[in-house]
Amino acid sequence: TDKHQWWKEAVVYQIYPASFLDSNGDGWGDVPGITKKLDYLKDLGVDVIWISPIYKSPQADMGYDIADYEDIDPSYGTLADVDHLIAEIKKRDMKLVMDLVVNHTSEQHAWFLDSRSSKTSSKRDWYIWKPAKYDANGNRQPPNNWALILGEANSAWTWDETTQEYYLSLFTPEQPDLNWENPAVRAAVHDILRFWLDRGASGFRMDVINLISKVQTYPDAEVAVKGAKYQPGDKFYANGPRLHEYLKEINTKVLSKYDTLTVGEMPFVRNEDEIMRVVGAESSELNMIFAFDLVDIDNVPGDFKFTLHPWDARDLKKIVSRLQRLMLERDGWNSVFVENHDQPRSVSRYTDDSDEWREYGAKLLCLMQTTLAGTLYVYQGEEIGMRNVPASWKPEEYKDIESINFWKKNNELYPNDEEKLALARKILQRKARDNARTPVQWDSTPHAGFTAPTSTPWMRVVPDYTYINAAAQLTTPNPTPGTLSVHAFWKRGLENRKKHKDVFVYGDFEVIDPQHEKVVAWKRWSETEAFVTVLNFSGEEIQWTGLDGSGVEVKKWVAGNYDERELERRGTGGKVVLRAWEGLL
Ligand code: TEU
Repeated sequence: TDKHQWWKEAVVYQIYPASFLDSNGDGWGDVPGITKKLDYLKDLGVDVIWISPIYKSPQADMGYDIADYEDIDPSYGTLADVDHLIAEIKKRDMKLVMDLVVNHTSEQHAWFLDSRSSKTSSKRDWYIWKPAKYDANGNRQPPNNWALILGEANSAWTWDETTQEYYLSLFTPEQPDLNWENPAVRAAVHDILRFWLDRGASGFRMDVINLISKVQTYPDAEVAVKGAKYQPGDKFYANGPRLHEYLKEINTKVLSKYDTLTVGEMPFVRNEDEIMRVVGAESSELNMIFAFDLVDIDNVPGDFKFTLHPWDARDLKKIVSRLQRLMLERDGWNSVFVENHDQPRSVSRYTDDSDEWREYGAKLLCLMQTTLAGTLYVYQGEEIGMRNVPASWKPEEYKDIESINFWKKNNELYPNDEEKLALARKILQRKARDNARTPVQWDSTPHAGFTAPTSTPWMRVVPDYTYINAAAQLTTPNPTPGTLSVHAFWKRGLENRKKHKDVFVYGDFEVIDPQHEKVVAWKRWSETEAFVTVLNFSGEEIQWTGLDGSGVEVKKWVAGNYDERELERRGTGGKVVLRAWEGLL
């Protein structure tokens, strides 16, 4: 196969529609709001737009609980609005990728309403139903000990009074898992793909697609988290026995007939052979996956997500290098991202988001991502350096079901323990998905221009919008001589990446100075050009000698996140003095 593919070179921009732009003043983002910003996205350098779910949904998990795959939720608009959006996207020579959430549906989907209506329903077997177990005291227990992913204090099984059985609901009780063993379910999913491809979509981001095949004996998970009643069960549902068969079937029956971009969200998987079976050039499963290694860097390994784990530049280099080398050496394909709607803001997580350093951090992460191999994903607001919600916000302000469940669990476990609750609150502020879900900060007018001044946004706007917003960065692309706004820096970074795609998209990769605790550096090269990226992941000045003995000789520095007028005067050999959070290309 030709190594050059449009979906490899594409810059994908993820839209979280509820928080993107509200066009009708109800405080909730919508499809016409997206259409309004297409020129902004085109100008930034975006090729493909991925929209998180806009389908009909009771919004128990912000649309990742779908009640009708072939209709739009009225809060987002209509199918006609989507048709118009697609037409406008095409006009600008861009593409649309839909979010495909088919590991589970909403409990309000007609299939599930039918399935739960009686044990003899023709759709009973479309979901995963099991009888209760009973403990020694005769108390009813779920079929196994798997924990709910978005509320780990609870079971992944939900009891149904009417038919007196449990159904599997890995994420929340409102998201029953589909039974992929049933060929009728798979055929129904294939129809959904065709429906959207025929309407003009160019591919899918496939939600937790590696969870669709479960070990059919549904065994108990080993105890990994001490003292927890329910345990992570991923060993038995992530990359299960029939996953590759199901993915190949999707390919043969549907995808092979269209020209698509496919990216599978694949939590839990670390095994290289498993990854290559999905994304290897000859595998015919998916173009690429979202691997979680980089965004899990601050989780205690094997534990639940709401934990804090120290890391340094060595861990980051190890993770990045492993995936870069794996794809290059074994002919697979990567995705490059550090943000999405499930993760805290990258500038807060990996750098220093104080007023003094935020812009340096945002540009550092831009230099990092725009110089890595793979398809690049930018999340809304990342291009202007949006940061986490302020620590002063009370947990009661958080809207995400996962945050709500976590806070509730802690209050139940430690009702009057101020220390424990303070820690829980701190973890929430660092890790909550809410951090990525606040309204996009368009300008400095009330509600950041996200919605009408007289309406109430569904989620509170971070008050720093008065000075962190897109309009300010667009009108002042050069805030001080020799520097660019975060937005302008991203725009130029994307341009540069495309201009030198043989290096940045397709070229070779090698880490420089892997053992340094604060500096992240690598070289990228094609047959004709080579670049070095050097990133100081610390707030300290560093006398870096990592280029010595690396075989790299720098001719000139071409970009940096400090005053670029100084680049010419920077030393290019021996010792490189790196200021706090400084990045150089
Ligand atoms: O996320 C799946 C997933 O496993 C994680 O990203 C998970 O949400 C996170 O670790 C919890 O903090 C996908 C969607 O991206 C997410 O928004 C949905 O809630 C989930 O699937 C269920 O559809």
